[in-house]
Amino acid sequence: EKWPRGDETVWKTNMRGVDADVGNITKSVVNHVQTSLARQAYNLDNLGAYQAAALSVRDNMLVNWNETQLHYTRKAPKRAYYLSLEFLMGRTLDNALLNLDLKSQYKDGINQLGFSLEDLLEEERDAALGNGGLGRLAACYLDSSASQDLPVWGYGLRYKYGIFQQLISPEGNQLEAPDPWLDNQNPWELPRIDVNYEVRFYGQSERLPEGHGRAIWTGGQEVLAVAYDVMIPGCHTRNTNNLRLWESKPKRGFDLNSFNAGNYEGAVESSNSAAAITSVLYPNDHTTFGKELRLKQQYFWTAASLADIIRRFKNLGKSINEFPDYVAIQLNDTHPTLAIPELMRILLDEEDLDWNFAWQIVTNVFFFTNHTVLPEALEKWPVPLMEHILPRHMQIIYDINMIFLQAVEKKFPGDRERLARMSLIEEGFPKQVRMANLACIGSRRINGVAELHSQLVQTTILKDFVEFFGVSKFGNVTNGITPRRWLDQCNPELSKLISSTLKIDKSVWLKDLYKLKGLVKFAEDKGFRAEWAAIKQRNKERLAHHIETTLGFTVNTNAMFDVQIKRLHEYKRQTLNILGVVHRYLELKAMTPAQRKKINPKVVFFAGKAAPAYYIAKLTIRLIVNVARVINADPETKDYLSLYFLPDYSVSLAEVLIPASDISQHISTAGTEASGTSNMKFCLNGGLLVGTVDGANIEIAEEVGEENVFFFGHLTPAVEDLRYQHVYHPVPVDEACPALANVLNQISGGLFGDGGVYEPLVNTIRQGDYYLVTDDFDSYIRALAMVDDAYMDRDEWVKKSINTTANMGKFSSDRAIMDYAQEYWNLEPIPVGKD
Ligand code: KOT
Repeated sequence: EKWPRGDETVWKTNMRGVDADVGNITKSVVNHVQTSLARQAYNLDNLGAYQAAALSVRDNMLVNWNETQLHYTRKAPKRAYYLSLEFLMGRTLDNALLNLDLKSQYKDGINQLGFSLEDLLEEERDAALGNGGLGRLAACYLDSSASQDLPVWGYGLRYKYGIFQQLISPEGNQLEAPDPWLDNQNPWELPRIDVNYEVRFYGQSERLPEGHGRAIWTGGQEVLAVAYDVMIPGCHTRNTNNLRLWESKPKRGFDLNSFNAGNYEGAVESSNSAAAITSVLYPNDHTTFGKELRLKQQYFWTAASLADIIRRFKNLGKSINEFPDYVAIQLNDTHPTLAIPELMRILLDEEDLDWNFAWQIVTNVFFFTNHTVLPEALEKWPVPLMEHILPRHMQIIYDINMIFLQAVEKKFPGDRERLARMSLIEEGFPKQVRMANLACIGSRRINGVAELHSQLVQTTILKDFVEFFGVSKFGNVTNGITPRRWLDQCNPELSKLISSTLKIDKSVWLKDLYKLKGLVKFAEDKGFRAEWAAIKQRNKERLAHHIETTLGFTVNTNAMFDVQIKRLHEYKRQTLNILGVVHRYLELKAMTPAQRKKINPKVVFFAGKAAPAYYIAKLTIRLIVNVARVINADPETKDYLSLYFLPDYSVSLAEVLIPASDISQHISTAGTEASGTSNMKFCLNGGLLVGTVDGANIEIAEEVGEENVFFFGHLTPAVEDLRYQHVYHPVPVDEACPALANVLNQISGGLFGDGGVYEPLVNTIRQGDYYLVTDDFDSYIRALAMVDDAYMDRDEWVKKSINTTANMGKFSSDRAIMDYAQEYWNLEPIPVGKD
């Protein structure tokens, strides 16, 4: 057949390019108001204007997106796929305008129509399909892949409800409300009802006699996976990648059998159970609950994604043994590990390959990133549940395990404990499948997310596997962040100052972040320091204004801004921070007014969500809120110390908070925070860190100089022994740390309302103290005192701030994604329009 159909010149003359001209932009926005929204100039509000502007930008993105996909298809390069259950994207409009280099034109166009672009940006809801660092990392990696012209797609789930909205009750309790983020329409996605796959659950699997590992899986429930595509524009490039999110639907509108039997409710119920799969993001960070629906989400998503990847590969007309030359699949933590037995199932049962050949392909396609060594986060699925939902996969896992353990036995004869540790099956009632072990043996390479963490992976949870496979299978890719969103977008004034000072266009330094090094020499320039400090000040005022308008509090912008924003978790030690605040408050109370006058005022900000079932984390929020209530109202001290818990932390709130911070806290117990990524965002924006020797804090200090980071606390090698001491030779807090004991007693004594309420929280420290708050408290207080001293010398502080930003080049997610492309996936950039 002849393509294009009809008259080719009619097609060609009507194909549009990206419109950069203000006249065309207003025309397209008005057109969307009239036709897409069916509204008029006379009743258009900000939301409507946002939607029309977004649709117009989307048209421009689509031109590039189409061209990119066609280009990739024609060039047929190796592609990589990033499988993540979470993509914490935040808002899109501003990011798209900046990446497309259309912001100033849209600003003018929107102005001509009587609106302000800044107002319209605020109308957009966050796409919050993630919990925290792991999901935001996936979003940064998509931005970098597109910006580096790499042929990478993301695959995830299109949850109807993102991470819950956090409300704080008057008593200080966290309440959760649903996040129906799709209610206002989502202009950034393209429904692809033509792209869909059937995914099976339950049923029976029968091994074939003489089948060489093959079987037939039938019956059960079939659910439809429908694709929604989200465009990912690169920065100053035409490359626009794709994030494909799956939605679950009943295969038919209703179950015909139940319907015919007169069981109307039953029929509708089964269609509900299909739709339920992608209804909600699980709001647990670092914990696994063994919920059936979560397992179904994981299989639904990996099965649909693999079917799609294989179909695209087959269109190349290559033989299946070339699959690893054309496909690399990155597993974002163990959540997509079922992709390993699923690919085995397809190769064995559908492609008729023999076991060894299939396993060879599988182990060359997958790559696995571990994000945490915390035991409660390591996924395990009960064998009975697996057998019920995925009978064929359970057989395959047993087969993989048998063959693997035979190889281990051969290498380490008679070492039964080793076999038990390395087995894919953990003995117990019930037996459980260890997903990290499966991900490890089924992948080409495994990496951690910062140097220390990667070492810990190799010496603790995967030690036996390093001994078996050799160390070269294991590596490190230190996390990164996209400087587009986390500097240019969130801190436009600083971005402008950097460009004008370096005399380099931002399109250059934003894609080669080491260029920031050029700022070092300007740290000695008084005028530059003044401009730098003035921008920080205006960012603090911007935050204060935001808080004033949303919460009604007046924040003291002459104070030092001290920020801790992250998920609430005992290992992240928000407790250490709030107890430190109480300690400072008690100190202030003990001073004379004259002594207080010498104190540098400080405002402490917290934000973060607690998992809905995490009692201690929720109690920590309650304590923070009630300490804030008391100290913000104390006339003696409130000019010197105040405290805010900002509800409903999100990507867009982070974009206002981070540029405003003077100092931020990254204070996990050593060895527990795999990397951290907000630490990088703060430093990129000229904020300094107070932190433990943990995760990426260590590498940040290596880059920016230890003199610019406030370290404290015990080191990783000491932690194990301290924990042992806590259990076997406990010392009461009053002896171990009197300053801390005093703080705890004030809380128990009711200084912040009914002391009894906080006993379960306070007792985690008094007894056991697994996260070593007692051991690190004095050192923490000293570090904060050093921060205060350093801040007194404002000129020196600003120098530190400049030198910090200047040395953050390493932490661009462009560097990280190039590491993956070169050292793991073997992928080349495929720039659109360059040949
Ligand atoms: C684990 C289980 C479920 C949901 C999330 C996790 C998780 C999140 N594990 N690690 N993370 C964080 O990942 C970030 C990105 O690599 C790290 O910076 C951070 O330190 C991890 O805690």
